Amino acid sequence: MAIDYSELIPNNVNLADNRRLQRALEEWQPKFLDWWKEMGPEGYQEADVYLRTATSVDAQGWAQFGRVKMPDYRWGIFLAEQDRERVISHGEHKGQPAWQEVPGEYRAVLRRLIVTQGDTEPASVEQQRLLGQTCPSLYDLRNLFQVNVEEGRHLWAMVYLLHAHFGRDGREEAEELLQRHSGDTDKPRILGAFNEKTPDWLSFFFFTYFTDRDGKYQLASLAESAFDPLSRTCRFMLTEEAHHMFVGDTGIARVVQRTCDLMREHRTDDVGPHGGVSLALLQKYLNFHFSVSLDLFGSEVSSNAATYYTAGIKGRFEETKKDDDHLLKDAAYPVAQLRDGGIVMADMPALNAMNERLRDDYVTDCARGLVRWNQVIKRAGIEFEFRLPHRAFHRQIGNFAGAQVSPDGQVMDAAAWAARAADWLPTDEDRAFVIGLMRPVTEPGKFAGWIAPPARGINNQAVNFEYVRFA
Ligand code: BYC
Repeated sequence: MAIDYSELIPNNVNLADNRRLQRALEEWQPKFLDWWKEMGPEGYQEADVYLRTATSVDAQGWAQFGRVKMPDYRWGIFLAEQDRERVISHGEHKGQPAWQEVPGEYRAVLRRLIVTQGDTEPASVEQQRLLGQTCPSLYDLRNLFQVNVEEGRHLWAMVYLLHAHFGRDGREEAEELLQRHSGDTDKPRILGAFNEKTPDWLSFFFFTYFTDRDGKYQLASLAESAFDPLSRTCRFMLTEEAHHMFVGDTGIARVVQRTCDLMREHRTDDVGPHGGVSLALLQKYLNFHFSVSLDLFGSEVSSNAATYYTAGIKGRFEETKKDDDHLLKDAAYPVAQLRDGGIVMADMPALNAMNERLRDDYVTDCARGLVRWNQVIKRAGIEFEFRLPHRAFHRQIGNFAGAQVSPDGQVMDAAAWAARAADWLPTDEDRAFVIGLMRPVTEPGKFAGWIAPPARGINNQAVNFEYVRFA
């Protein structure tokens, strides 16, 4: 079904047929725009940006590219096509028709999950709002803004569900999504990683690689939900998410490429004085963003997670492709734990280990990027390999919260860990150095000295295309 752009709120959910809902969302819309102007990309609201906009939700025709001022971007409500035959894939309601409305007994948990998901979307826009001022190129600036407007649309996706299915509570939650802010001491965002700063482009690339990938896995497990509107909205969001991870993956690969070029040119590992980011420093940023993103999966052993699964509210990654009973009542799953000063694997009830299982899928996926980045290094003839730190390293949530574990998985005492921390995580000095590299480059086709140009442009445009035109 094509999206109707003649309406105030573009949508493919026949909003015009539900006047009450339409009015409620039309009241929320100006508040969203105020939030966007205040908390969104600073200093670029008047620029013409070469952005893609969804025109339909099917695989062929969804993206259309054109120059848009961000406040004029057509944020709307787009759900993947409904499969009228869809049945619940897992849990105690397995085999029953998917729900089109929220069952009363699951109202509170569903609302909570939708609010948690929704809260991350504007949070990331807030975290990235100053980055435009130090863009390494127009190409990168455009990618940042594409990510930002789509995160804004993902907020719309959750707000639609809250308004359409949760009555007054839902409308109140939708208001609060605009009132909490990333890093705000009084009203912070819900999840830890979304209150961290994204102060520089290196952090942005690692964030889009690691944290947006958490988004991919959470959305994929919510796409298995028995609540069909949630499933459909997540399925469409996943198609947008792919570009965000591409920005991170290729962004880091380009930094690695530039670092290797500088290493060869100057015959040194220490490329800092030559305006590059050393491989060792990149590894520290990697350690930080990976560990912070692991926390986003929740506790390894979680009764919440068991409830979500059994109720059919949240499935496993690719639930329908798994060959088991999709009930998992007697199944076990191995979970890493601290025991007697070491880390051991112990079987836990699979239902309670849902968060850990999703984290395992995530870790496997994360490792693929490292293979590509390591190839860049190898091709340059340099001996160095990036590694994912141990999952227990630098954790704040779950079994390893508060434990002192090295990146290679050794449990340490606090003093010994603290003595090594500066080798493993970016120090204030490291961060100041990286921020010092961030000087804006806005001439088409030119790139900052710490990053290589991309292999190709966006939508078959040249690399030196004018991706952003300033007012
Ligand atoms: N920070 O049983 P537990 C994205 C709380 S990213 C702070 O372990 P559960 C995106 C938890 O609330 C994807 N608190 O957790 C990416 C609970 O509190 P209460 C976002 C945390 O509920 C980039 C307690 O600890 N989507 O889309 O099984 C850019 C014990 O909870 C944290 C989702 O997360 C934390 N990290 O699982 C833009 C999906 N973790 O009840 C966007 C929806 C846990 O004791 N959310 N707590 O007060 C969920 O599925 C679940 O809420 C979680 C946590 C997986 C996050």
